[in-house]
Amino acid sequence: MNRLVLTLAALGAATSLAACSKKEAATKEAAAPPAAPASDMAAMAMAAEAKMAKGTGTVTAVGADSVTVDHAAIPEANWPAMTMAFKASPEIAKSVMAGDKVAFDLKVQGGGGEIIAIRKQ
Ligand SMILES: [Cu+2]
Repeated sequence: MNRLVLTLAALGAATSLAACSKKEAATKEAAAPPAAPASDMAAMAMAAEAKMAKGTGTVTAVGADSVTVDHAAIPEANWPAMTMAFKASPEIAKSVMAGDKVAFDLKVQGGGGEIIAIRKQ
């Protein structure tokens, strides 16, 4: 009999704990930014925090400090495949030309990106 009471008490405690952490989780979810749609450039503007990503594609144009790439989808940045200009150091920009197939490392921030390393494939 005592055992049953203890079990019920334990169940009760577990239930209130569960309810408590559930509430906490819901609060955290509400504070998180909404998931960005993956389908357009607007989604790119929603990622304000810098993060690293990798991409592949074909260079379509090169500027003094930019490289435009027709790139495959970049899941880390939530970007679909598209052609876009990336910032790049003059050294990196000089190392490629239009038509090159490349793999690149990217620092993604605020809807844009900077190529920090690039390799011809
Ligand atoms: Cu893009």
